[in-house]
Amino acid sequence: MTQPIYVAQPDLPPLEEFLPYLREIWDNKILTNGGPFHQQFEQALCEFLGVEHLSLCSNGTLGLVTALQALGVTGEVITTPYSFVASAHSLLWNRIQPVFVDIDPATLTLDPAKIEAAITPRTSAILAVHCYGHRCEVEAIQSIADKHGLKVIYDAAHAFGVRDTKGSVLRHGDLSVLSFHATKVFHTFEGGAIVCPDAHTKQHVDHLKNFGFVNETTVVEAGINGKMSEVNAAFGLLQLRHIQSSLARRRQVDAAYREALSGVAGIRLLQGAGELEVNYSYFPVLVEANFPISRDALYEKLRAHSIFARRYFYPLIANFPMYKDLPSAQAGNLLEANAAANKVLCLPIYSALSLQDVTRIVNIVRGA
Ligand code: T4K
Repeated sequence: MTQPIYVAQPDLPPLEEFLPYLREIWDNKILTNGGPFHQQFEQALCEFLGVEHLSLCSNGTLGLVTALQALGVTGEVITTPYSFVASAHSLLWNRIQPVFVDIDPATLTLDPAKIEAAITPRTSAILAVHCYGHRCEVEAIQSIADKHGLKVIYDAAHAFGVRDTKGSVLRHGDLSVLSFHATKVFHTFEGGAIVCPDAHTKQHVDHLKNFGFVNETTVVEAGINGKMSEVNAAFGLLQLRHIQSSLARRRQVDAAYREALSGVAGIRLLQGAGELEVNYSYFPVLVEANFPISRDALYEKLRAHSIFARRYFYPLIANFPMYKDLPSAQAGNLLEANAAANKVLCLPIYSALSLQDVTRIVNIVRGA
């Protein structure tokens, strides 16, 4: 029987490589609260990512919730409906009203041309998502934010290691939030990080993720417990030793899909990397009307072969019950996002995926 192939498979280095880290934790008995591995991992990540300050956290969602708090965002926030539901949920957890703006069909990220029309006196920020690791139109977004005095937060859950010609994509905006969930390019089982522009902001975020404590007896804010444990941080340090080879393998898988799927009528691929250094975190295809079968029929067909592609991001966030009655959630406002949600299928991509399996998957798509 053939093994099932899932959309993602976490990288796991040989267990023996992790044991010395565990032994050290067992020896020094520091399990959490900013221990030695936490400190080393923050530093190593800054170096790898090419950023100066970041604060580790227990997952990307809490990272987003905390980032919004750190910036004092209130009222309304302009955001994309085309993302994982955690992006908008982070607003609701802060009692902020999401205002959905449509996406650019070419990049599937927030369309800057549509942002200004959605700004009201209550708008305090823009929460944009580097969807599938594709960089948002950061310059256009920043100039709108500057003009209207808005903060910019990037949900960079998919953007680990993504760089543009001038450096890390994580330097854009007021804060960027990474996810290190098991399904991500780089993971710590669960985890995340908030990338900060300066030491002062990092210190504020550090306080917020630790209940608001600034020392043993002083609590300055109603913070949360968003800390990363030593086991997760140690695993992250180990993962960093393997990330380059993992990215190289993903690049091969991406290239193999692109070559084999190019010219298949009705299958649209998002543009390749261009001048960006991307991370091949997802392999979305858009199943257009001229493909012989529907997106859902293709999804089922792959499933019948034990290939578990995923419809990220369907349903659209705006169509979930807690958002659907917002004025900005109406389908007429989100034509491109609804179209993308109904066409997209993310094919499996991970470093251990063999090129034979890529060929098998493509043959099923081609034979539809
Ligand atoms: N913003 C964006 C744009 C995001 O995409 C995400 C998360 C967040 C924010 C929030 O970050 P975190 O709070 O999660 O750090 C998954 C992930 O749970 C989620 O992290 C991710 N985005 C989202 C896109 O995908 P599910 O419900 O699809 O995961 P699941 O469990 O169905 O996993 C997919 C496949 O991966 C499975 O079929 C098998 C494989 N898998 C999964 C896990 C968890 C494994 O092989 N091993 C595993 O341990 O949400």
